[in-house]
Amino acid sequence: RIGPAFRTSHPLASGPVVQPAPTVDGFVETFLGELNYGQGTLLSQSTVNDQYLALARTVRRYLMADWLETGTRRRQTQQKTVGYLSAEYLLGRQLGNNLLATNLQDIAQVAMERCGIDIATLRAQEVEPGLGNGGLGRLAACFVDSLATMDVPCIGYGIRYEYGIFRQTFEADRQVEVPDSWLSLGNPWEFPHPERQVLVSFGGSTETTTDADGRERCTWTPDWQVIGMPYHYMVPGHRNGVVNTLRLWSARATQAFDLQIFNSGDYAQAVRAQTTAENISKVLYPEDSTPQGKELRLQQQYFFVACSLHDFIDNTLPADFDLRRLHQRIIFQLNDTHPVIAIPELMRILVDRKGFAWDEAWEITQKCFAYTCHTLLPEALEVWSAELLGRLLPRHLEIIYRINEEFLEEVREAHPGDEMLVRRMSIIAEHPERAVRMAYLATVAASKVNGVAELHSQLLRDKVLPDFSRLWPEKFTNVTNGVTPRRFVRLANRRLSDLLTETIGDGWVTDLDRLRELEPYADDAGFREQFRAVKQANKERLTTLLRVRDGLELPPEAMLDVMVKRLHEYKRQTLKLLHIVSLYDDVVSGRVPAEQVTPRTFVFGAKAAPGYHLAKEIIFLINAVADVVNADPAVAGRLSVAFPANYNVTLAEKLIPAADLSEQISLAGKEASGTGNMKFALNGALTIGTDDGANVEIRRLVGDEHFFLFGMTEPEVEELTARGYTPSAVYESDPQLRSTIDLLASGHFTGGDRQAVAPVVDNLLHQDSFMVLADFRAYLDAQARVDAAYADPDAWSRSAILNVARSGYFSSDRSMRDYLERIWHA
Ligand code: Z15
Repeated sequence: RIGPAFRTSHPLASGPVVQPAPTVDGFVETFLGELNYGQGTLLSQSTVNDQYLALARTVRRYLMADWLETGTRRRQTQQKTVGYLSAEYLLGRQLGNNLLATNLQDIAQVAMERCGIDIATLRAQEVEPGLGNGGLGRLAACFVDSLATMDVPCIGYGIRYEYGIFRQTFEADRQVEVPDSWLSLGNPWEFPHPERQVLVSFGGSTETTTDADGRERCTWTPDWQVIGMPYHYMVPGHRNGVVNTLRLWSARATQAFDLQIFNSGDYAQAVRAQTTAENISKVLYPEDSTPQGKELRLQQQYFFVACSLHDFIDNTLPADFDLRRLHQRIIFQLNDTHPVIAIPELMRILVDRKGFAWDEAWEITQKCFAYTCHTLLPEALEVWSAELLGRLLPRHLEIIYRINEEFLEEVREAHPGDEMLVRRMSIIAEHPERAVRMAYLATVAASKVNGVAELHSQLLRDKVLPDFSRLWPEKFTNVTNGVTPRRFVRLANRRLSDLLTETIGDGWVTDLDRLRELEPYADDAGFREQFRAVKQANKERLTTLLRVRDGLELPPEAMLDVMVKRLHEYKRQTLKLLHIVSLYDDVVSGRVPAEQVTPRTFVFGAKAAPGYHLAKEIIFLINAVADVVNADPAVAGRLSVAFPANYNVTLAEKLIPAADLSEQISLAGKEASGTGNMKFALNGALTIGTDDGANVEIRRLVGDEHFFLFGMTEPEVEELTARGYTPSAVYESDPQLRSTIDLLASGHFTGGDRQAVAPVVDNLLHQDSFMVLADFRAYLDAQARVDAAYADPDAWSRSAILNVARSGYFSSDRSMRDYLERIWHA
C-alpha cells in the first residue's frame, strides 16, 4: 500500500512542521527524546553509537521543516531543475557539515556537555559515506552543496552503494583492501521512499511492428527486471533555509524473483537469483579513470539512469505535462560518460512509451543533456562492446545505431567524400571489436560539452574531440572546477576561518571573492604572526591525530610537504619519492651535512585500484622508503615520511589545513583539473606544480612569485614524445639521478631485496610513460627554491596569505554560476 494513507482535519496536521527550539534546552530535550524513543535506550545505558545516532537524528530534525518547505516551494514554482547524474558522490561525514549549515555547532556542543558527552567522540563515530573514488565524486558533492547554498533547484541522482570505496590497510607495507560496510551500524542520514520505487528492465529482445496508421512501433520484451528503491539525503544550503535532495538508488529483487523462489524446486538457486538483482548496487567500482568494461558496471549505469529519468518524468513532473517543454523543466548534467546511457533511454521513453516521432524526440533529447568530460587519458574514455550492450539493452543499441546513422549523414553533408572523417567520428568503433564510444554519443547529443579547467577544455577541443569541435565549435565550453569553502575551509580549518572572519567579516563563506580583502594583511607583521600560529596549531592537531591513528611520531616543527590523491602513474608519486630518496642519499653519502637539510615531513595519502599492479608496487616502495628514512639516525629530525593508510575526505580535512607545501606534479597535459590543488591554496599552502590542469589558473591568480612552477609544458611533452623519449639516456646523463635510482635499486630500502624494487625501477628506466626522469632535474631545482623560500618565514607567510586571498575564484559557487550562465540557462 503506497501513496497517501488518509486525510485529517486535525489542525496540527496542516500547519507548518514544528522545528525543535534552537536552544541548548531544546537541543538536549530533542536529543534525549531520540535516544529514548528512536534508539530505545537510556542515556546511562547508551553506547557511543547510540549517542551518535541520536545526535544525528536530532540535527536532522532541525533540517526537516526546511526540507519539506523547499520541496513544496519547488513544486509550486516549477523552475528549471538541474538533474545532476553522477555514478559517484564522495560526500564525507555529514554530522559536522549539517551542524555548520544549521548554525548549531555551539549549541550542540554545550548540549552534549550537559549530557556528559564529548561531542568530538560522537563525530568520530561516523563512517563517512565513501560513495566515490576521488576527484570526480568529490566534485559532485561540492556542486550539490553550492547549488543548495545558492538556492538553485537541483536533484542529485546516483547510486546507494552498499559498499563504498574500500578501506585501505597496509600489511608488510603492501595495500590490502577491506570492504567498506558503512551501513552496518545504521545510517541516520537517509530516508527510504518505497512509494517512489521504479522498475528497471534488462535483456530480452525487441520487435518492430507497424501500426494501422503506418507508424513503426518497437516493443522491448526484457527478460529480467529489478526494483530501484530511492533513498533521500538532505543537502542543506549554508544557513539559508534551503534543503535540496540527493536521491540515491538501491537495487531490490522484484516479486517475480520471490515467486520463482516459491515455485521452483531449487530454493537455494532461486535465492541466488534474487541476490543477482541486488548485486547491482552492492559495490562501488574502485577504478578511478581506468574503466574495466565489466557487465555489472554497465548494469549499474543503466540502473541508476533509468530510475532517475523515470523518477523525474513520471513521478516529479505533473501528470499532464507536455514533454515538448521538457527542457524548460530539467537539464540533465552528465558527470563523465558513466550516465551517458541516459541519452538512448530518454529517446526510448519518448518514442516507445510516449509515442513521439523520432525527430521530435531527438529535438527534445538534445536540449535536455549537457556533458562534462573529466579526462584526457584515452584509456579513461568508456567504450562498451556492442555485443555486451546489445545483450543487456537491445533496444538502446538499436537507438544508438539510428542516432549514429543520422549523425553520420550530417557529417557527410558537411564534408562530402571524406569517408575517413566519417569513420573517425562514428559513435561506433569497428576495431578491435564493434563498440560504442560513449564520449562521442554524449558529444553528439549534448547541448554543451565542457572540460573542467581552461587547459583541459582547450586540449579536449584540440586533441580528444577535434573533429567534433570543428563541426560544432559553439558546443564546446569550459567550466573550471571549484571546491566548497564550507567543508574545506570553514569546517576543516576552524582556526583559519575564525581569523578570516575576525579580519574581514564572515561574508567569505558564501562569497569567496571577498578573500581579496585579505591582501593588505599580507604586509601586516601582526597578521602574519597570527596566520603562522594557525598553521602551527593545525600541524600539532595533525601530529596528534597521526600519533593516535597510525602510531607515527612526527616532528611538529618541520615543513609539511603533502601529496594526497589517488595513486596513478600520471600523477607521478614516484617523482616525489625520487626527491625524498635523493635528499636522503645526499646525507647518507656524506655529500650534504644533515644540518643543511631543511627539516621536512613528507606526507602521502593514496589508494590504488586493487587491480592496478604497478600502482600497488609504488605504494609498497613509498612505505619501504618511509620505514628506512624514519629509522635512520643520519637524517633524524631532518627527514621523515608518513603514509597514513586510507586517505579519504575525513583525513583530507585534517591534512590539508596543516600543509605548508602542496604537491601537484602530474605530467603536463594529463591532469584534467585537480581539485586538491585548490583546497591547499585556500588553506594557505604554497604549490609546487607543473603547468597542468587548474594549476595553470592557480598560478596566474596567485602570481608567479608565490607558486613553484617546474617541468615541461604540454607542447614540450608532445615534442619529446614525437622525438622519442628514452628514460635510460636521462638516467645516464644525470649523476644525481643515477645515484638516486641506484640507491633505490640496490635494495637499501627493502632489506637488500632488489627483486622487490624491480617493478618500479625497471619501469622508470625502460618505460616511464609519464616522463618522471625527464622532469627530475627541474623538480629538484624547484624543491631547492622551496627550501630557500621556507628559510624566510615572513616571506613564506606573506606568500601563503596571498594564496588564500587570491584563490576565491576556486569556490564551487563560482563553478555553479558558470554552469548556470554557460550551460544550464536555469
Ligand atoms: C576522476 O576522479 C577524474 C576523472 C575521471 O575521468 C574519472 Cl573516471 C575520475 C578526475 C580528474 O582526474 C581530475 O583531474 C579532476 O579534477 C576531477 O576528475 C574532477 O573534475
